[in-house]
Amino acid sequence: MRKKFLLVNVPTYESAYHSFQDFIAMVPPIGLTSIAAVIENMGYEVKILDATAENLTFAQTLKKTVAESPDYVGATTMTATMDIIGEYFSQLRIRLPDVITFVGGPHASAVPEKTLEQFSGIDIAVIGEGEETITELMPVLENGDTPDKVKGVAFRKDNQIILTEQRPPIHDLGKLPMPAYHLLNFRLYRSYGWNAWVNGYRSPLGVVFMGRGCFGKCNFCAAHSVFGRGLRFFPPERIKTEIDLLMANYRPRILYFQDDTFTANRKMVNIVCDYMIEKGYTRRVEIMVSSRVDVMHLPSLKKMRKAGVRWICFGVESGSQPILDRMNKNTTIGQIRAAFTMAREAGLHVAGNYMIGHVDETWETAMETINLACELKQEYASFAIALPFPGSELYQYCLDNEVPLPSWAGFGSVNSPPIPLNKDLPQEKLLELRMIAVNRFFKRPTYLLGLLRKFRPSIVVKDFLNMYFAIRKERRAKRI
Ligand code: B12
Ligand code: SF4
Repeated sequence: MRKKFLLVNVPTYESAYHSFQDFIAMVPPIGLTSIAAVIENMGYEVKILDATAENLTFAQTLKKTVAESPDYVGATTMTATMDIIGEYFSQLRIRLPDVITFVGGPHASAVPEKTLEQFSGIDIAVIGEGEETITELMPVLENGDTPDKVKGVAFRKDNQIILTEQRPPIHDLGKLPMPAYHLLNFRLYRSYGWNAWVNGYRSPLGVVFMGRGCFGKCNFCAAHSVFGRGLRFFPPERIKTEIDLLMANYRPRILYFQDDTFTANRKMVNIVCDYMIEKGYTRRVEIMVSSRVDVMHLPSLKKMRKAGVRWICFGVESGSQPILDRMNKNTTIGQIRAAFTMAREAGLHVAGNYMIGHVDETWETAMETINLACELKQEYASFAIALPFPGSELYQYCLDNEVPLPSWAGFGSVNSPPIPLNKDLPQEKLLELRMIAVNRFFKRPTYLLGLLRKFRPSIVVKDFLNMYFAIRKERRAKRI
């Protein structure tokens, strides 16, 4: 009989987002589908339990897991979700004592030894990209051996935690199988609420990557713990096949190119956009991409608009040059302004991501950020309070400077209390600044009128009303 491998996305939306859950995107777990495809090819019976998307409770997730009687269970981890995942594996161990358990993802990759130290229900942490590692790991485990020679894992042996040699990033992404989309229930995924302002659709939502990694070195970013430094691309033919597969089988109305810096490589942008146009997909999908402001090129942006890109998200972060420099963002206020101007000229809707409370931030520099956000023309903005995620340089800074850190569950960014990174801005001030940012940005009459003119007014109004009630609920619960 084939052995069973269950991959789980443990339910975290309730604890992370509370009343704001409905506004957040529910994105297919691409990491798990990629791992699933590899394990399926090895002959295992594989299932994905996306308990977040299925809106299961913690207890229901455990029950469903046990009902599958799996031989192996793996979960993907972010810092904010680690405590819940650790508890899930402890509970699972009581119910299924012989199951072999794995974690992967950004948190486990950043602090693998700590993860095993803290959570006794977890047997193995896979560090970085997991496809090659799991391919080598499974035969070793089937033989009853310990994976001392498998690069990129942490595991227990004789009551000790062993960390094996580092595994380099996957050189040839073309050899990876297509993500196992067939294991997901695509009906459960949806875009962010504001994506629907354009044409009313939030689903079906498809996700594609042109590549992995980023050339940036922002010191608050934790993505490098999985992908290493630098940017690698999938071969164009493979990207085209993946797009065809998604379009034919799942007929998405919204497509996220989930790359951190979509516009980093103009040649790739051209290839992908030309393909979308050639195949006529442009008529059906509305595309969202993210990028950095220092890799903007007007002709490429115009091509993207032609190819169906409607939204571009920029990591603006700060309106203060010294703070941008302190973040090692390596961008300038001038580049930010130019990027917004170009995106608008190309006819794209812009969403800006801003960050308050980085090291050395003062009330004044945060106000510069809020002023810049209100000044730049954009359809949406999000204001996060800086968080020192393990895997980022900011985390190391906090350790070195003895900045008090909460348990992992305190690293969600929406409703958990802020983590002050300097003495000038304690929790109350950070919350006050975020409230000022949200109020000043979203309550501008010109902004609201602009949205009503540009988008579907009924959807915009409904969204703002729902947000108003969600904020009231969160205030009553004293979470914001
Ligand atoms: C899409 C995305 C989301 C989606 C959903 C993620 C999902 N369903 O997969 C949404 C929008 C919901 C989201 C939310 C958040 N996100 Co997010 N997100 C991403 C993003 C952009 C892409 C993730 C992805 O698909 N990567 C591609 C796949 C291939 O990589 P992967 O998932 O890491 O998987 C690989 C390996 O990690 C490993 N692996 C992963 N899982 C497993 C499991 C097993 C068993 C094995 C063997 C291997 C393995 O193998 C995979 C293949 O190589 C990343 C940035 C990035 N570049 O990755 C940030 C990122 C993961 N998010 C991040 C953060 C901080 C958050 C939030 C806390 C932010 C917030 N505003 O609240 C929330 C937390 C949500 C919650 N509480 O549940 C951080 C995580 C840092 C950290 N240490 O936690 C990242 C790295 C961004 C960053 N630049 O720092 N996110
Ligand atoms: S540009 Fe984005 S993905 Fe790249 S290092 Fe900076 S924050 Fe991370």
